[in-house]
Amino acid sequence: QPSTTTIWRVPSSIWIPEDLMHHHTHAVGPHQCSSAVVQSISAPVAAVWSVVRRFDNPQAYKHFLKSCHVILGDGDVGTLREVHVVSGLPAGSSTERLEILDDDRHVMSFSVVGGDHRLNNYRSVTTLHASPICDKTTVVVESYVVDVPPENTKEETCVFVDTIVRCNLISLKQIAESLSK
Ligand code: A9S
Repeated sequence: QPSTTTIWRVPSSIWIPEDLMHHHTHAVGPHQCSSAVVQSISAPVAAVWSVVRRFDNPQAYKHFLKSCHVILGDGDVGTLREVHVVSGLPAGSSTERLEILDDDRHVMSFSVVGGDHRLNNYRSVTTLHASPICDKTTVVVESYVVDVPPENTKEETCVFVDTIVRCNLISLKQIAESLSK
């Protein structure tokens, strides 16, 4: 529905190389919401990337996940994983497809294709950037788009997802910083 689609961009105050900007520019439908979380990490890009690129092991830094099984593929685009969620969240499991894994540009993206939760059509893109200001510092940008569940508002949905993504990136920071010590 092109007439109701809005395009969302990361605020331009965030430094992102021009050629990676399109990864954070999402078409957002009328019943979807979109946002982004930025996290600075005191570790080189290679150390952060070694954690982010492991599509088979998201629970290394996503503490809301208790297990992950690859159900199809060998780590290339199209690989499917099934994750199981810790108790206390309005979810049991999620089936996710690897959409982008670019080892040169440090871009990773996955989409949610099934499962037992309320985040239908979730898709996120994570990019890593060497900080232009600080040596050995990585800036992580993670943006997403998702359907707003019928019983929720856009704001509620974004608050929920932002909270999860922020927790994940804080834990990514702790792991990458301890790896690079
Ligand atoms: O895994 C991510 O990178 C991001 C999110 C928002 C994951 C969300 C989630 O896995 C739960 C944590 C289980 C919460 C899904 C798909 C649905 C939820 O309700």
